[in-house]
Amino acid sequence: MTSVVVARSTLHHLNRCWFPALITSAKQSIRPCVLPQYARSSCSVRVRSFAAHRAMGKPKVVFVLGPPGSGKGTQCEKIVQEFGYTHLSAGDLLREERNREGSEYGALIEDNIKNGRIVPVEITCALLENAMNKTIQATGNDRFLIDGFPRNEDNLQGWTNKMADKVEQQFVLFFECSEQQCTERCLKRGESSGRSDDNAESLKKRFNTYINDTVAIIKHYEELQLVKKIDASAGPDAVFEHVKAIFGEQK
Ligand code: UP5
Ligand code: MG
Repeated sequence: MTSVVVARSTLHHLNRCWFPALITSAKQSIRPCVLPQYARSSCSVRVRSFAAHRAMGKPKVVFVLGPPGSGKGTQCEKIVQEFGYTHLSAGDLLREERNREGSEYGALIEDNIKNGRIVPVEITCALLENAMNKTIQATGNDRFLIDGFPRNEDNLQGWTNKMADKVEQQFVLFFECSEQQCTERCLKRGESSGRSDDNAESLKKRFNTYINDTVAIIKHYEELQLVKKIDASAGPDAVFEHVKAIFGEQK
């Protein structure tokens, strides 16, 4: 198996150049902002100008963490519907960048995803920041669920250096679920998902990375008393009842 390596200095240089290719990708990758249920009846789409947005303070961010297949994406979709956040999945952004014709990071991203390793933060962070900026400019929505990030020390450092001062960190939602249950979910999804990492071999590696790298990040946020832990072993609707209670407190 070939391993793709990109020198840190190269990435740093590219990042300073603002990843022009990634900007295009991020523009394409933003999920349409669904009008939340609470706003639908009145049809009052609160689109703010960028200047008005700035006057209201920093964008709000909730990190959504948990093992592969714990239901991060599933629950984020429900939160979008009910509470009007914009969902940015770091994994989805990376897969879209990988698939983008002409992407110079495609092979690097795929090599990492297939082997359950973490893509260098310069790439992921640029995708996330571009997607956030684009969303704010297009919709005025400044509340974000950042799903599946940060998942290792490199991610945490990169985010802290580049983004932490620009956002208001609300809390970290942590979905707890056993490896066996998560693996079963992902293998079932793998029957039709087409994801190159929904197979037994990749799942083992993804779990190793989760245990070796991501658990420490969750602990870090626990020490800061930012973690809201949810038992994700029940069905999606039952899990969402707990999620709802947490977001309800934020209103
Ligand atoms: N399902 C969901 N909830 C259920 C429930 N309560 N009961 C029963 N079934 C449930 O759900 C997974 C499956 O389970 C689905 O079929 C769903 O219907 C069912 P999903 O909501 O997709 O779970 P999620 O936690 O989002 O699982 P996912 O596979 O997306 O998690 P990962 O964290 O592994 O994947 P991600 O896309 O975030 O990352 C993939 C790879 O990208 C990483 O391994 C890494 O290589 C790379 N990556 C980075 O390098 N950096 C990043 O910052 C992010 C990703
Ligand atoms: Mg996901």
